[in-house]
Amino acid sequence: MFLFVNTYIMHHHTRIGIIGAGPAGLTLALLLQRSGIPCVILENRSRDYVENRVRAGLLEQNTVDLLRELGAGARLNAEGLEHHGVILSFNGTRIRVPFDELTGGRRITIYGQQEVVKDLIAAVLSKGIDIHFEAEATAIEGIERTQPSIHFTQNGESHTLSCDFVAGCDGFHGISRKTMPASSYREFRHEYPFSWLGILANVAPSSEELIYAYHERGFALHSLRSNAVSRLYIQVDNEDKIEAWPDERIWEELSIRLGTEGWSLQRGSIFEKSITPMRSFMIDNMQHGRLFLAGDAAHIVPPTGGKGLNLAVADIRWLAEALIYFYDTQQNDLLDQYSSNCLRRIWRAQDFSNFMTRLFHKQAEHGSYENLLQKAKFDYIGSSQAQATTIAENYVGLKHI
Ligand code: RFL
Ligand code: PHB
Repeated sequence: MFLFVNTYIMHHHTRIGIIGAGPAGLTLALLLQRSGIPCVILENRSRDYVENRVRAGLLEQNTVDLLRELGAGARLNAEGLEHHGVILSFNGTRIRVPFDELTGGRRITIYGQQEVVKDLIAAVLSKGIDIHFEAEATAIEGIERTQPSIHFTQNGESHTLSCDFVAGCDGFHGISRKTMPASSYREFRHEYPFSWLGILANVAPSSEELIYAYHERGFALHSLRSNAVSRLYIQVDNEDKIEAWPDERIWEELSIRLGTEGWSLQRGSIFEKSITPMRSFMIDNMQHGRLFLAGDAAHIVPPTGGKGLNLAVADIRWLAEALIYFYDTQQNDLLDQYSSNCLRRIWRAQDFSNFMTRLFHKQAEHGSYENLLQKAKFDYIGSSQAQATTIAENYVGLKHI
């Protein structure tokens, strides 16, 4: 990064200005660096904060392959837990969907997002990529010109980063999407009338495989982080407050909702608790001029399909390929196709996440027509290999789309 200073503002220059050090921004930086394209990452939070933000846990095969390819896979190889199937439950009746036989050996890996972020940051720093923490991007200017710039503040000082392209990897609440002209995209939103209360607990998982459960009291998910840490979620009302959920009440609900004959849920000390609203969101164009959006900046899916982080990484594969091609050939072709290339997978993930959400959450009175249709959909998974395969191939993630 080149630096010159005038009276008030420090000026910097790079080729690709990346806003956000989440999974999207960090993988982009590593892919660009590998091809010799300079970039700078601006992240408004501290390193400690982003490395400890608890979120996703389910990595598709494509995501795992990329992390390994980028030299960020050592700990993932040692600590990630490979899963060959998933358990689906409807009021205590369970069906196992085996990935191996239905998807030709593809699988998922459970490894916490905060661990992915730690590994990516370590890789970024080891390659000497310029990353600024506690640097908040406040405005993006000139995206219709060949040299856009990002204004940011750090330590109370004002900076400008001029670049060839801006990669908006700044999540749902970032500034990048807001910089796109409103007329350049259509927006789609769906808010679900329920949220997830998620916990991390010091207790060995009670099931080797994930359990997604519909119950007349609401949805529950049993996941894990390691042989000693369980990750569990329950459906709660959007108005619910965490204070209304003492540990004992959470365990009680989880035991009932996940329960089946001859199985019991092990309890332990809860060390993290939070509530996340369920929403679907997307825009149908992810680029304007020299600004390109990726990941949560452009789309949100409810976490029932485990797709958010994986989609962010899939966007980045397209964006990196297009930028590398541009610097190799001076041709815009792949950059021009960026949104349409990403949108095929995004729509697929929107549909699958919506399908899983509606299949397992309580939305209508138990025993009502809507609820019995929900049960018919569940029963069909057990009786049709075609339906089980549809779920398996979407869940592990399509290799190409
Ligand atoms: P991120 O991770 O939100 O990173 C964006 C970064 O941008 C920074 N930022 C700015 N920096 C500078 N200037 C500004 N003005 C800025 N504004 C924002 C932010 O601080 C942040 O560091 O977006 P990214 O990289 O697109 O990654 C997306 C994923 O984080 C997200 O999709 C997943 O966490 C979603 N998700 C899941 N995804 C999966 O693939 N599998 C799962 O199992 C899964 N489970 C989940 C989830 C999300 C959850 N929550 C809490 C929303 C479970 C939950 C409960
Ligand atoms: C998680 O382990 O956090 C997790 C797993 C699967 C999901 C969502 C979250 O669908």
